[in-house]
Amino acid sequence: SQNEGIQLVNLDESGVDIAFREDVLAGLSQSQKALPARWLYDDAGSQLFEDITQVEEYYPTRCETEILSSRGAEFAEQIGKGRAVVEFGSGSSVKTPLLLNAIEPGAYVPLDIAGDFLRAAAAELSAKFPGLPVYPVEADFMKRVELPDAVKSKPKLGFFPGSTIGNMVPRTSVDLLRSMRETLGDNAKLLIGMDLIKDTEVLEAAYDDAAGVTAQFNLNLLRRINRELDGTIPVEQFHHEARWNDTFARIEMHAVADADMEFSVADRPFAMQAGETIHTENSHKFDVRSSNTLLLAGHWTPCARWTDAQGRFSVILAEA
Ligand code: AVJ
Repeated sequence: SQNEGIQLVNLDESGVDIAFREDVLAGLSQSQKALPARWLYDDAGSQLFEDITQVEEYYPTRCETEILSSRGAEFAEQIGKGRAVVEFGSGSSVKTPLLLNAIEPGAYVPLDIAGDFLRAAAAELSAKFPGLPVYPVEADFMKRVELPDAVKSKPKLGFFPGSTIGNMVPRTSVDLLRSMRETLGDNAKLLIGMDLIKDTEVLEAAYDDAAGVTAQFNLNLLRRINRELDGTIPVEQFHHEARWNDTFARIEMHAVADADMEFSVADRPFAMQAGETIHTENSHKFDVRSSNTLLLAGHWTPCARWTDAQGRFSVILAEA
């Protein structure tokens, strides 16, 4: 199974990320080879994801941004003023200012595991909102997080855009939602992006764009393994595939072997047959009922819901 938890970086004597090596060796040893999606996001992978958000076929970023920029008045009415906005994950996106502009927040608390990104994003945000107290917190938000004393008495609004929740299998996303509920306390609200189930062709194109940016994003993980774990994976003998799994309502990214092959990673031998795959990412999609059920299982009650004009993406407000 995939290990989806976020962990602090822990390097061995030769500078190898221990968790990365363990995850890769374990994942490549399974009969269905699978790697946790979080390893897609090294520097090259993060840049490639930024590039994906610009390709025509990849609609989620555009649709969510449309919702956040057009529904400000409704957010203000439903959320109210003075909340401490707690953003789960990188606050470096363009989405945060759209929300903060709409609701007159009492504070902004970006939570992230990566301290450098976090401080840079916090500084950038502070410059845009001079009067707003900003308290960055470096933490693993998969667990309950102790918020700064200065925001303890304020009601909270959790913000989790991007349909990042869709990367997790339900048992993990339910755990995360419950941790968020614990972190944010009573009277809290949560504004969360969830991508919607739609035509398979539209979904598969969004994850297999004609320019091949998503393919590069996927295969970069194999290159990263070769780079960081002394691997000999013949990356040119793989192709990218985006598959809709209807049973689990998710797009799966796979790296498909085009030939029988043998390779090694960190001195361990592996073999694959032509057609065999390495499963590298899940992106779960939702409808009204499945998103409500997930939120309820995570101890949140849905109270409002918005979609873009094409009905492709949803932003949901829930209350504790
Ligand atoms: C960053 C997880 C929201 O699942 O749509 C984009 C990642 N993978 N194209 C998504 C991704 C391939 C993206 N998330």
